[in-house]
Amino acid sequence: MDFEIPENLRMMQDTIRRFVKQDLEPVSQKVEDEDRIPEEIVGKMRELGLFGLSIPEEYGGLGLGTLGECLIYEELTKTNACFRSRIGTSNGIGSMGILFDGTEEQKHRYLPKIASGEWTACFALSEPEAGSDAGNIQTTARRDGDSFVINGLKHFITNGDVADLATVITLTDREKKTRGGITAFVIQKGNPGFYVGTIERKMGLRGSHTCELIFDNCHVPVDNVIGGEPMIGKGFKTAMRVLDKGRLTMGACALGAAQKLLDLSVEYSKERIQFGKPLVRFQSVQNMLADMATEIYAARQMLYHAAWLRDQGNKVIMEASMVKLFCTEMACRVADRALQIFGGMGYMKDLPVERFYRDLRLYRIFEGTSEIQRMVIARELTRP
Ligand code: COS
Repeated sequence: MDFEIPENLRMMQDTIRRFVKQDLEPVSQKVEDEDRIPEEIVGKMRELGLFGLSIPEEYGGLGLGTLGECLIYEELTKTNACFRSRIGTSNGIGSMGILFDGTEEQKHRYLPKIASGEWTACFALSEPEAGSDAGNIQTTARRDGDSFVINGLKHFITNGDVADLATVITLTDREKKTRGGITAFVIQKGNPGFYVGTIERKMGLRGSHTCELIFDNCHVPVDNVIGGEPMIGKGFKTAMRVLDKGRLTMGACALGAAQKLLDLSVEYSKERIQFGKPLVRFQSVQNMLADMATEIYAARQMLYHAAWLRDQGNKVIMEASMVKLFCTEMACRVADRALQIFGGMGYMKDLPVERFYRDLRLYRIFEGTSEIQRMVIARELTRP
C-alpha cells in the first residue's frame, strides 16, 4: 500500500490553495451577493488550466486522472462552492460523454476548446418527468434523413446559461427506452431551435446558475450524435458512465467543504469564551469536533481509494455511489454540527457557515440523490 500523493499533484494542490486564498476568498461574499462570478476570475481559472483537469493532454487538457481531479476539487470547495461548479461541468458531465464515446473527430473538434475554457460544456439529462428516473426522458430526437429533429425541455441544467455546447440526452425509440432507445448528442449554442429558458431560483449555490434548455424543432446532423451512427440508441450507457465519474468527484466537493467547516469550528471553539472558558473545553463541543474529524477521515480514505481504483482502470459503479452517498451525507452532518458550535453567529450571513449549510444540502440531491446511490449499491451487491 502506498498512501503517498504524487509530487506533481501535491504541487497542484499548493497552487490551488494559493489561488483560493489570494483570488477566490476575497470575492466569495461578493459572488454570493451578486449571484455571479466576475469574468476576471473565470479568466484566471482558464490560465490555471482548471477547465481541462480531466481532459487528456493530447486534447489540450492537464490529463490529471480521477485522484488528481478530486484533490483539486477538495481544495476548491473550501471556498464558495460556485467556483468549482463553474468548471465542474466542463471537466465532468458536460465533456466526459464526448471523451468516453465520441468519435476521434468529435474529440478533436470539441475537447481542446473545452479544456482551454474557451467553451463551457454542460450536461442536459434532467427533465420535469425524469429526475431520479433518468430513463423516463421525454425529449425526442426524430430521424429525418441525415439529421435529427429534437423537441423537448430540459431543466436544472448547471451552467446552461453560460455553456457553449451541451451533451443532450434524448429519446429516439420509445419502445426500447434505456435499452437501445436513448441517444446522446452534442449541440452547440446558436444552433437554431436551441434556446436557454428560465434561470431557476435556488436555495443556495449562488453564483452558479441552473436553467432550462428548450429544444423547439432543433435540427442537428447525424454527425452530432456522440459516437456517430453506431452509437444511435446507446446514449443511456454514455450518460450513466458520465454520472459514475461525476459521483466520485462530488464526494471530493463534499469533503473539501466538510474539512473547511471543521477547520473553522476548531478555530472558533478555541476563541469563543462562554462561562469563563473557551468552547473547546466543553466535552459536548469536543465530542462534536471529534465526530466531525473522524467522519472526514473515513470519507477521505474511501474517496482516494475509489479514485485510485478508477485510475487503475477498474469499474467503480458501486464504489462511486458509496463515495457520493457517504461523503455528501457526512458533509451535511458536519455542517449541522458546525452550525451548532457557532450557535447564533453561525446562522447569520456575516459568517460563511450558513452558506456552506445551504450549499451542501444540494449535494445529497444532484448528480443522483442519496436514495438513488443506495439503489445502485444494492443492485450491484445483488447482481447475479
Ligand atoms: N454504467 C454502464 N451501464 C449502465 C450503468 C452504468 N453505471 N447503469 C446502468 N447501465 C445500463 C444497464 O446495464 C442497462 O443495460 P443492459 O440491459 O445492457 O445491461 C441499461 O443501462 C439500463 O439500466 P437500468 O435497468 O439499471 O436502468 P434504470 O432505468 O433502472 O435506471 C438508474 C438506473 C436508477 C441507475 C438511473 O436512472 C439513474 O442513475 N438515475 C439517477 C439520475 C441522476 O443521477 N440524475 C441526476 C441529474 S443528472 S446531473
